[in-house]
Amino acid sequence: MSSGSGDVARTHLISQVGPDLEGQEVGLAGWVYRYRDLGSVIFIVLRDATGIIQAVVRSEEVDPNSWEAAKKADVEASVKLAGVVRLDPRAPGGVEIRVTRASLVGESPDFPIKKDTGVEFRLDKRHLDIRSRRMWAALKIRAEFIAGLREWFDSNGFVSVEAPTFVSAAVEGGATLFELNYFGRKAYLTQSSQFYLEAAIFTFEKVYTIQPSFRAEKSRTRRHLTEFWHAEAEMAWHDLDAMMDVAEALVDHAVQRVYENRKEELEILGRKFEPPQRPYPRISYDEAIDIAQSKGVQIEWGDDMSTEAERAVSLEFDRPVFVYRYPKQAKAFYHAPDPARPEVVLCADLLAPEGIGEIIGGGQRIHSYDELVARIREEGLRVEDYEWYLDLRRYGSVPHAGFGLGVERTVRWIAGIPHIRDAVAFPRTPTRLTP
Ligand code: NSS
Repeated sequence: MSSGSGDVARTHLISQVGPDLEGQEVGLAGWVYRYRDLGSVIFIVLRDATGIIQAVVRSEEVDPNSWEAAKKADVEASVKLAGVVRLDPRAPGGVEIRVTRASLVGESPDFPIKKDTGVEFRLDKRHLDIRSRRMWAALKIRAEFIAGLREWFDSNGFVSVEAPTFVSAAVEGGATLFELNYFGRKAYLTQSSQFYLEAAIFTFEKVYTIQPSFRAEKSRTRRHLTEFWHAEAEMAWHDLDAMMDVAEALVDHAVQRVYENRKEELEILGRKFEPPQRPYPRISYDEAIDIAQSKGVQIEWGDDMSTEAERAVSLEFDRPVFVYRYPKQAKAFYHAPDPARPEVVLCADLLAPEGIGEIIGGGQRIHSYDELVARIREEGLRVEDYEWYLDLRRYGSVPHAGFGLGVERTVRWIAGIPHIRDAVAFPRTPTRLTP
């Protein structure tokens, strides 16, 4: 299918082509981002992994094969272009390419996504839409953020441990469990790797994983996916305050890394983002309820924080805020009760600013065998489903704490992405299973 001047060699990436190369010939390879055919001159905006550049093809300046290739190129066709670098203050990047040779590698007749294509159709064609500048920027910010998380864990004494996806019991309650048939037995998709990380602290003390978790959330919201990437940490000998210190240092590091290395991508998304100052404030659930009620949110002491309540609280702060010590009934069975106030548990959620709400949930775990069995029973769960988890309290139990951070929710905040589905390449929601 290739046509045109077959001998165009790639000499540069687009990001390497700047004013310093004025007058030099460069060879580029990529995809046609924009295409305008004015008859005897064709304007191509070429895209590669590193950026975009304008290229001008004039019929009198190229051989007939190159001209034919340029004529046949269309939006999202793959092409190779050789040309001379010219200064052009109006072009993106301040330079353009006067094409001397062109070849068409893969044609692209009638690329289905146009400028005015609607959201749902773009999602149907997400395998093509990730080529857009918007998704390119969002996904590079996501990759940088994940690299920042990993970098912090790896340089702070945490060992990475991976947990299974098929599991036999709930971590976060039955309402959001995906059930499946596992060779005739009931199994579930994991909601959280927490229990496996708890097992691993007894050999490594500080552990983390970044892997998918699954929630059968029927609610269609801007902050729920059915499959999300979960960065989870678990630490032996840590209490609630120490856990918040870890979570704060982790988020700060990864956010700083995105800010330093992804300025262009944030700009493409129109996001003016400054990493929040530390320390992040820490308020009690009681204080959070007072704030939410004072903003007119319908909520009673004892309720879990609703989306509206989290929004009201997070809008009160210019940086992430920890909300700690929720009522026992609002949280999963494994949370340790506050010895001074047994109706609340030693947990903390981190709410991101700008109304984003919860991005981290975690806390101190019950480490006494008897207390844990009592809580499992109290919740109406079957003790036998948690036998192996209870072993961790039988053999050398220690106080410990941990948390889980939702990668997409956090990227949504950093990058200013309106809907969580655009913080992941191939989102899974109740209505979306392809691509
Ligand atoms: O349910 S969490 O609040 N907590 C846990 O799963 C603990 N077992 C984690 C732990 O301590 N190791 O979920 C943690 C975070 C939450 O703050 C969100 O940021 C994210 O996981 N999360 C989600 N993101 C996207 N979509 C959905 N449905 C979702 N559910 C939780």
